[in-house]
Amino acid sequence: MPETRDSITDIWGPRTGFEGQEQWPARIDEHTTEAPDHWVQSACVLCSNGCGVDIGVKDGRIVGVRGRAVDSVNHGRLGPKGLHGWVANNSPDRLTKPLIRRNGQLEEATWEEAMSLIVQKSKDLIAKHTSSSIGFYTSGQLFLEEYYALAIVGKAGLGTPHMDGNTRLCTATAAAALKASFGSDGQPGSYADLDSTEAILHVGHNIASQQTVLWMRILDRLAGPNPPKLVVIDPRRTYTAEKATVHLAPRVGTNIPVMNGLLHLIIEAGHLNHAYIEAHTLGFEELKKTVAKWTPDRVERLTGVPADKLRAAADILGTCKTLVSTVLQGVYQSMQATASAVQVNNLHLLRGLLGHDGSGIYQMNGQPTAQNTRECGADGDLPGFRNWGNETHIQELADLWNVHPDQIPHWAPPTHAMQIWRYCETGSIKMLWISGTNPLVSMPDLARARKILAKEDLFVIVQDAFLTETTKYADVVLPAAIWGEKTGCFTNVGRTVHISHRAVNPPGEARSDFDIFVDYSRRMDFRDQHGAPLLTSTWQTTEDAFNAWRECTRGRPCDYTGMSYAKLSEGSGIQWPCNEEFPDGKKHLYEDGVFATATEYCETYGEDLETGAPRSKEEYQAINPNGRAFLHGVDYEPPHEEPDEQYPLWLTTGRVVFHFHTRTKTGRSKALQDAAPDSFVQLATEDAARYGISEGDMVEVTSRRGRVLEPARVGGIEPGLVFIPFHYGYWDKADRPRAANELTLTEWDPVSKQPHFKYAAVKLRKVHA
Ligand SMILES: Nc1nc2c(c(=O)[nH]1)N[C@H]1C(S)=C(S)[C@@H](COP(=O)(O)OP(=O)(O)OC[C@H]3O[C@@H](n4cnc5c(=O)[nH]c(N)nc54)[C@H](O)[C@@H]3O)O[C@H]1N2
Ligand SMILES: Nc1nc2c(c(=O)[nH]1)N[C@H]1C(S)=C(S)[C@@H](COP(=O)(O)OP(=O)(O)OC[C@H]3O[C@@H](n4cnc5c(=O)[nH]c(N)nc54)[C@H](O)[C@@H]3O)O[C@H]1N2
Ligand code: SF4
Ligand SMILES: [Mo]
Repeated sequence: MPETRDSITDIWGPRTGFEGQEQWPARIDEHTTEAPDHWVQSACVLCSNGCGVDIGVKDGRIVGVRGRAVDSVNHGRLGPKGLHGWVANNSPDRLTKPLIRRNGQLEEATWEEAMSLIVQKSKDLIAKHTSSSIGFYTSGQLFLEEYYALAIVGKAGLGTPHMDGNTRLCTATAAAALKASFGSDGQPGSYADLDSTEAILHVGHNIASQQTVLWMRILDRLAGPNPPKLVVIDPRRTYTAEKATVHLAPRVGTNIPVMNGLLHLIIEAGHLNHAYIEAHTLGFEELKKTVAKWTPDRVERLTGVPADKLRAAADILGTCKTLVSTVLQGVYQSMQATASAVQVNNLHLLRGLLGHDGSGIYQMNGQPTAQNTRECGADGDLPGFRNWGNETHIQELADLWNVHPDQIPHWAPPTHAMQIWRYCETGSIKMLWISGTNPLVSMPDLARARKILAKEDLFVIVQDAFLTETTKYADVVLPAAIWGEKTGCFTNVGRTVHISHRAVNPPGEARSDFDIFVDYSRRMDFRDQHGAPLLTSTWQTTEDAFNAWRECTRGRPCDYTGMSYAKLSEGSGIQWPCNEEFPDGKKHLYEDGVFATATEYCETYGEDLETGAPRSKEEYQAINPNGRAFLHGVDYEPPHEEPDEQYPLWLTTGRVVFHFHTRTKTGRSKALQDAAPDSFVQLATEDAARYGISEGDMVEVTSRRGRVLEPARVGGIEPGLVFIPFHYGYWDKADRPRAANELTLTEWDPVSKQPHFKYAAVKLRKVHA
């Protein structure tokens, strides 16, 4: 079966209308270029949905994929990226040998040379400047075992506080919002809630493009009996918005007024679960007072959302008996990110809509393994959702790793990525180890990011499968084995853990990130307090690492103790917590209304949502939430940059359905690349007329940071707003500057520290050939 459908022209495939928990019919989507001689169990790594796939192998090469019908996530379905992205594994331009920069040029080297150089550099820096001169910038795309290894190397081995992921750019706000409301990371619901829910809310999330398979589930509900009502909040008329019962298109950066306006109407109409609020929450009066100022007329004046539309949306959200909400980058990368995301949690808490079939909140993830970056502490968190402010949690980690607690940096919150880049800029970080991310396309304000990586006194290591915009600035490039070429586990946004088995060998001398980090630990001779090698005495395989990780999660919200490689290899992915009490995982968290907020259990003592100032343990204890969730009321603050006479238009940036990020994989699929060959600037018909721009004209877009040249795409967007996808760097097409991030700002949310990619002020000019 070469291809079960042409997913380029038919993105979501045929409809199978349905209603009812787990009643979604299976459909096996497949794309193979040759008949496989065998299939190997895996899951897709091209978004956070985590669809179960089998990898087809012939003569030691990947020849295709098919969806796994038994998997609870996708019931066999796959989207265009899942069906086509795998061809990148076979690309002839994969990195196969380490590279070292000599006399300005990257030259092939042996692993021995490359690793010795890194170890020598590390030792020199530690001797002269302490391990705080070393920083790690990792990914949301490695495997659980790799992050856990990295976390131990960084925290127990080196003892540097400077480790974070590109997850900071991605879903740091998801974690921050879940922690702020419920005390810990972890999505309360299950995808199966969509099967019976009465209403769905998408805030700043173009799910139709970005989680195509989850959208298929929603499309099938819309095509079945008792379809759910759909509320979409997005300034653009996206694929998702086209299907909405009510589409609110606010001005960018105004999520707080819109959400406050909705909550105000719901409270005013009395659509509240008073018993639930009373028993299970804190902060209702303050929230009520804050949102009361946001009358529909005031919301309309500030956001452009017509008052009657706001009322229509509030009516749906206030009266539905079950509700599933999803939140993503239109919130996380916009003004007041954490504060806005938390308002969606507030909505569910006010109405008691969580912890039961049909209701759930997805503070969505984007990257396939972002959940694990957070769980394992390879970002600015500690492993097992432990609280850096809680000495008992630090002691638990010290016991697990057999090191002194003082070895583990915890005197302040771990350094977030934006600050790591800042320290590189100011010079206190002198070695930056980048793995599984391509910042010279994905970071905001690229001119600044390039200048930082180009610094003479910054030693840059890049661990990737391809040459990228970023490897151009590397001192050492390490060739990485990727998905399909290594075994490991990862967890989707719905707490569902999958195992991905190695199907083929990596090309040339490429090695897994796991092997590289463990090798570094061995060469650095990191030891525990009894003098035994830190990782290497016990960790031979990734399965050893997984088993160590299970112990790290014991008693924590993300409890993996009931899982094993064998169990994960049986059929569907499994949701955590999975332990003796819940051997097959658990569909809902917080069924009893008891949240993860007890002082000794919670992942954080919280922050002020306006300033980000952390709360002390004593302050937290004084509030004594003891299992109750927090309702937070926050008022509006205007974005850091707004259009003015010089830069009269709003810019927003995001994605298209056919590409994943900086296209290192999807750009190597002919089908996907042909479907979306180039960047563009989308502008409203009115604006196009005003500037004399027609479809396809080359347009110069300038902000205070930089300029790009983009062909125009006219229509489908509000006047005053332009959109550029961020996928396109210069690697494969250097004829013009076109990366959206040449234009974006270096500003971030005070709580989650996630940068603001979703708004900037720009001007346009038609360029004559
Ligand atoms: N095809 C594809 N799918 C992907 C990815 C990919 O690169 N390509 N990447 C994956 C990853 S890592 C991520 S993080 C997700 C991202 O998934 P999404 O968050 O759905 O993607 P974006 O296009 O970045 O942004 C979503 C929407 O936010 C809207 N928006 C902009 N500003 C605002 C605002 O102020 N308020 C509101 N309410 N909305 C606003 C934009 O118009 C846009 O439609 O997708 C994942 N899936
Ligand atoms: N303007 C703007 N900028 C954005 C966004 C936006 O919406 N607008 N979105 C932000 C978001 S949400 C995200 S997630 C980021 C994404 O930005 P990046 O993370 O920079 O994008 P990717 O292209 O996914 O980069 C992943 C890199 O890892 C490599 N890789 C893949 N698998 C492996 C592996 O197993 N091991 C190793 N070592 N390498 C591997 C790939 O070849 C690729 O080079 O961009 C952010 N930047
Ligand atoms: S929805 Fe996401 S995980 Fe599923 S096939 Fe598409 S890219 Fe892969
Ligand atoms: Mo992301």
